[in-house]
Amino acid sequence: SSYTPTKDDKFSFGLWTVGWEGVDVFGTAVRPRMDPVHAVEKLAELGAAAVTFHDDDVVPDDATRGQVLERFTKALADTGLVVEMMTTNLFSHPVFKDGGLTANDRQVRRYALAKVLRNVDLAAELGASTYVLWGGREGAESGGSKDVRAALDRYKESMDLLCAYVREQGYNIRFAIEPKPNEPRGDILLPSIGHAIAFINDLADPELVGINPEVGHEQMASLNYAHGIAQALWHGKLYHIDLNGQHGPRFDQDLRFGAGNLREAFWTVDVLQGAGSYPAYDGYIHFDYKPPRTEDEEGVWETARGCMRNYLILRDKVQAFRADPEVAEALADARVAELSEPTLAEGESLDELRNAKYDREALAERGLGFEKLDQLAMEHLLGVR
Ligand code: ASC
Ligand code: MN
Ligand code: MN
Ligand code: MN
Repeated sequence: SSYTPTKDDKFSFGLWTVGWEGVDVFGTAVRPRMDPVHAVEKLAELGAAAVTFHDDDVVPDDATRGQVLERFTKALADTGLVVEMMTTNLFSHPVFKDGGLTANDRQVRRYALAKVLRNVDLAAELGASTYVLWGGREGAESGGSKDVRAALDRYKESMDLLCAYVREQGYNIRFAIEPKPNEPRGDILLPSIGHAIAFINDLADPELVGINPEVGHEQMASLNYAHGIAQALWHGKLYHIDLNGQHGPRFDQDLRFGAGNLREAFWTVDVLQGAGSYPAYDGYIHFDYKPPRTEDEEGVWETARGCMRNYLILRDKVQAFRADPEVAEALADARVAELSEPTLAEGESLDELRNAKYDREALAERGLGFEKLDQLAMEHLLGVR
């Protein structure tokens, strides 16, 4: 296989990823601003199917809004790329230093909500079906400064208003909240997949809201991303994904997909492919990463290519793992499918369950063979099977 992506692979990139100029906490830009039209053309050439962006990535300036959008939509039409997701920048401008939708200052909250509404209209116009909210500045550095319960009231107020607006307008848009534990705030609200899902279930219109989990954001909190998205799928809440790479709990590295924790990347692709027996995730395979500051523009395209190639390579490896007869045998020995059998048989009473005979010692003696199964996965991943 050549591992050359096509539009059928449904790869999607944030324009802010390849367009990242490299401004970080310690240094200035290392690359010039990238024209979004150029990014669209290059991504199309590399085999991507879609792009995503924050309002400010494409239309930073009201004065040129009309012209800029005209040129941008022409590039989309020329390349056949679609906009599958859009989002709002509620983090860069100093006005958002204490958050957007949950800032203490009510005027800031009102401005933030207005900024989201305006871009939701553009999302509908451009045909994006997912609208992401990453609340990077929604949080605090200190305990007394944020009334967390009031902040969640305000977060809910905004989400409820946004959902009602989308229903009213008849837009074909669902929202996806993106959790992150910290950075840029000391502690961010809705820090993990689980926190976000619990919050969503208390909204007025939970069906319109799901999550957009990012690999590195879960791994920064030492959580298992593959398990996290499996639970999100179980809740019917995996509305979008941000794939990238991360080396364990440290600052948000945003490496290209496949870099960092490679084994978890393997299991992530396995979950997205259906883990053998579930329907595959059918949304866009979206990358949210940052090409390291060491790279010039050619290096940037190398990282974009790498994200897609690594996904395709891992998809191959996962398929070979799932098709391997020795793996099937190891899965059976590990009783993996047995977990899908209900614990109480149909029609059986709890009394029958209580009165059944259990040979505790014999059950305790059974090995599960998980290591053999994992070694097979490892050998597929390492390319020796
Ligand atoms: C997003 C998103 C992030 C952040 C980050 C900004 O919309 O998904 O993780 O913004 O990429 O640098
Ligand atoms: Mn990140
Ligand atoms: Mn992200
Ligand atoms: Mn990010």
